[in-house]
Amino acid sequence: MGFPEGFLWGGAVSAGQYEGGWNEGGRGACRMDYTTGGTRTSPRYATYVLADGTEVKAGREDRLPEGAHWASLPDCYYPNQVAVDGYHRIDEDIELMAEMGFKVFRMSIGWSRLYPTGTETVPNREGVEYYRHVFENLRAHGIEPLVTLLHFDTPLALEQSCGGWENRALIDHFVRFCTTCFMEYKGLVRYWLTINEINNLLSLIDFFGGGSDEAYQLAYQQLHHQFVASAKAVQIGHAIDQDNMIGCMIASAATYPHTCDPADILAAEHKRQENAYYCGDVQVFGRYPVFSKRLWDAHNVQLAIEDGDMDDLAAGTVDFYTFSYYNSNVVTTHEVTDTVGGNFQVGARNEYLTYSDWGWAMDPTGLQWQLETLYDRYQVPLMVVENGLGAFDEVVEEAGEQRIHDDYRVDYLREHVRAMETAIENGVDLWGYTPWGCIDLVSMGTGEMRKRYGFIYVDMDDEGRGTLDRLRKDSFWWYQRCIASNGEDLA
Ligand code: P53
Repeated sequence: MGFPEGFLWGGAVSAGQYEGGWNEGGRGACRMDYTTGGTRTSPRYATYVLADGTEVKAGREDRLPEGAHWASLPDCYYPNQVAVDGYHRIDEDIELMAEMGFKVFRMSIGWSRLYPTGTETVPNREGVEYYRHVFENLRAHGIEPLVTLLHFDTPLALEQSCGGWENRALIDHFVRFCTTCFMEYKGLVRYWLTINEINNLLSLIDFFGGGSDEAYQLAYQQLHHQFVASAKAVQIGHAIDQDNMIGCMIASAATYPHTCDPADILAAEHKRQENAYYCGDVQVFGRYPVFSKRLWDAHNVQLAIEDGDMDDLAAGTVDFYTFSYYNSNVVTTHEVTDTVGGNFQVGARNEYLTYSDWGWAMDPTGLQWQLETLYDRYQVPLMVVENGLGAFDEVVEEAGEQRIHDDYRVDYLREHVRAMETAIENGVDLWGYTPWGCIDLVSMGTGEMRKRYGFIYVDMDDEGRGTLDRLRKDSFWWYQRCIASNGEDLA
């Protein structure tokens, strides 16, 4: 029993949060590059300059006004521009991952490294060759690449020229980029994910957009285009190489009812339909679920669907289902005074759980519940492609050595590994586990460096000071033992 032979142990990063090198190698900009750092309680801003020279700190999702241009403001810090310098240090990092025993490395290809403005007809060779080198080096170390094609980094020029994913033109631009990846890396990459946490488009609007009907209309339309783009990419990926395994990627916070009031049970189920099943059903089953009508009607959404879209969805279903799992949330129809906020969700506190320094409920049983319910629904192989504890780490000097005693992180991971093992014993077909930010990187939510997930520490702070040197945390040795024993030695 336990983890199957060949289980894919590894770790995950994304280009925009790991690479830096934002204006090197012919790369075009992404919105993230012009987004400031924040904290748990203060937001990140996207910054631009108006035609008359006025500097503006806008919301992360705001549109650029006519005549304005995106810009780094002198009094702001932009953590993603340098990130943890993975662009230059990838070989050193692959050595460390190989030392831990990684079987798989989840990374993303920066779209704007290959298509700087998104509209070019031929890719930027320097970008293409950069990733070829990365994949060859991973293979040389016996590490299988698991490649996300879009991880929150649509080229900024494309957002400006087309307006963003609400424009159908994005479908063709994305598919051209994906086709290049499938052709160029045929034989080097076998496992692909189309769009990272595709459901975030929907789940984040309550948080950022105030949940207006217009915000939902926009998000549902953008999602429809992303579904079609993803489904077309799946079809092309299969045609180019029948060995390609192409998956979806869905953010999966578990949602529980706060009480046994039937109204709470229903509210929690409806939330789960909206947050997880809406996207999962389209990508795995190739059709919109029955409850879509309820979701659309609630916000007067009129979806523009063109001829052929439904056929594309049906023909481009994914081979496996992957998800991120960090925490669970509680849903209730009752007034609650004891609330918690974390991972862009606000809700009642769960008295049975403890919370991270960023307010995320730590819930390994919720991972087992996810694995069992998702597998039961979809019956395709699963991978947990993000999981982990964002925490403050302290570097201490001991006998002339620098140490990071991150036992809190080991405790978190150990319980989640056990939850996966139980789910496997209960029949779930789980292929792999790639904890998030295996090397410290820039937090997506807050833009912080101090919110660290890694087995490998990176010497970098929130003002851009640090050597960028890599250090092995205690969790590094723990994970090495975990992998070597195929998940048995978790002490
Ligand atoms: P951080 C929220 C907002 C954006 C992305 O989050 C998110 C989430 C959490 O669900 O999801 C993923 O960095 C994402 C990663 C991200 C990770 O969660 O705010 O795929 O890019 O870094 C962790 O702590």
